[in-house]
Amino acid sequence: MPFTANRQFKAAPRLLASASGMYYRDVDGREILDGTAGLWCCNAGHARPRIVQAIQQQAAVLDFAPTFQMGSPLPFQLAERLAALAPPSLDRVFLTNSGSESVDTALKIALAYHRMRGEGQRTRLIGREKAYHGVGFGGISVGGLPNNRKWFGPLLPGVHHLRHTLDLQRNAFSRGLPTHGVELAEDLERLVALNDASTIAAVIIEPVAGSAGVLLPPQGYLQRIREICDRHGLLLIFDEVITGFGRVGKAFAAERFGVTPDMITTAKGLTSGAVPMGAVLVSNRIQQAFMQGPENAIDLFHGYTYSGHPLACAAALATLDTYAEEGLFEQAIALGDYWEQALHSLRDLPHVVDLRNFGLIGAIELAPREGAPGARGYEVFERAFHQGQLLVRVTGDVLALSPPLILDKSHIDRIFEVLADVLGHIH
Ligand code: PXG
Ligand code: PLP
Repeated sequence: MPFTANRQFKAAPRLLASASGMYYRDVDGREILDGTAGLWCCNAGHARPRIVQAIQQQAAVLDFAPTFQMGSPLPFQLAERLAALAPPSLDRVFLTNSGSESVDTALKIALAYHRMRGEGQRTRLIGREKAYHGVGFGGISVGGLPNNRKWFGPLLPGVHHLRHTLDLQRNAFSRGLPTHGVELAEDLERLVALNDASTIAAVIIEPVAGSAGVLLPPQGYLQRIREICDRHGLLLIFDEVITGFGRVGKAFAAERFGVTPDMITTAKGLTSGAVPMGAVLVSNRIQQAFMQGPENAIDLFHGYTYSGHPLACAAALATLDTYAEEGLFEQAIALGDYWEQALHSLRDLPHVVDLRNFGLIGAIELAPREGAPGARGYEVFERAFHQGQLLVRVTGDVLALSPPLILDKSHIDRIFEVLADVLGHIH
């Protein structure tokens, strides 16, 4: 099983059998409130009829169409829709099947872009400590989670990491974006000074990091990173695999923060998790650099058998319709204050050392048990599931929340009642 303690799991399995709206049902028939939108992906909730029907119908019309030197209409329709949602300069789209593939694709486009322009010496990639960019070799190289890296050898050469922005000393219990830490963006100037800008291709950053336990950008940090990239000709990639599609109150975090990257990687909410799919949104300027050769030359030597799979496209188009019809991208702002209040009501409970929130994202950081890091977080996760009928995510001693965007205040109340109750009963 992915990222699972398999033996521990088999001793006490948690098996989900079905899902609808805000709820899962487990194999024992118990209703489980989904506090995590699956794994940050089911932003429109579960088994939404429009999405289900679109997938069913598409399967009978065109199951698969070859993607290399062949096309079909749906990927083009979807690309148009995504370009309309993205910041205006990002109007080119490359379809993938996951966030990890999107990250690999974006890193490869960055390297090839510079080479196309005669700057092939720009090969270095810059990631950040504690970043999660999926599990491909590119993604774990620019990623910053030691456990995801240390088992797998030397990884990509020429990768450097910015310092992460988590700072409990100065920023614990901030509401929304933390006030301290904009100066951490200057770390990028340090890496530029050390390596020279002419050797650096791109910087990849999660506007809000999810997997490492929800790390928020200090106020002004992303703007500063953008300025430094511009000054030195570095491409800026926003990895929006979890922040995309309404999680922070706009289609993309780029829009919410008013910072436009050169590429955006997405997946997850693109189909509300219903069929695997990812996409890279690319600036027109980057794409144009690939269009300079003879017309019969292949522009980008990259692609997946299942890029733009018809079922995934049908699911994505129906998902985007659902988001638009139900105003789901506005939910994280409409419910943001209520969500923030509810989360911060946990402040005085035992073991709570930080609470972090932005959009419809929340994190509860617990003090680790002496000599047993992660044990307390895992116990809360287990008790929430078994006793509270609530699904949350746990990474170490951080509990992360990212509910489907269709939730209402009663669901928010329930999530934090369960968590307050569990936190009051563990040691
Ligand atoms: N980039 C980011 C920023 C992600 O959050 C990926 C890339 C990789 O996507 P795929 O589709 O290849 O998994 C992700 C995925 C969690 C959790 O609970 C987060 C992810 C995946 C699974 C669990 O924190 N993020
Ligand atoms: N391995 C082999 C032997 C293949 O032929 C292919 C695709 O043709 C792949 C891997 C890549 O598979 P995918 O395009 O699904 O990523």
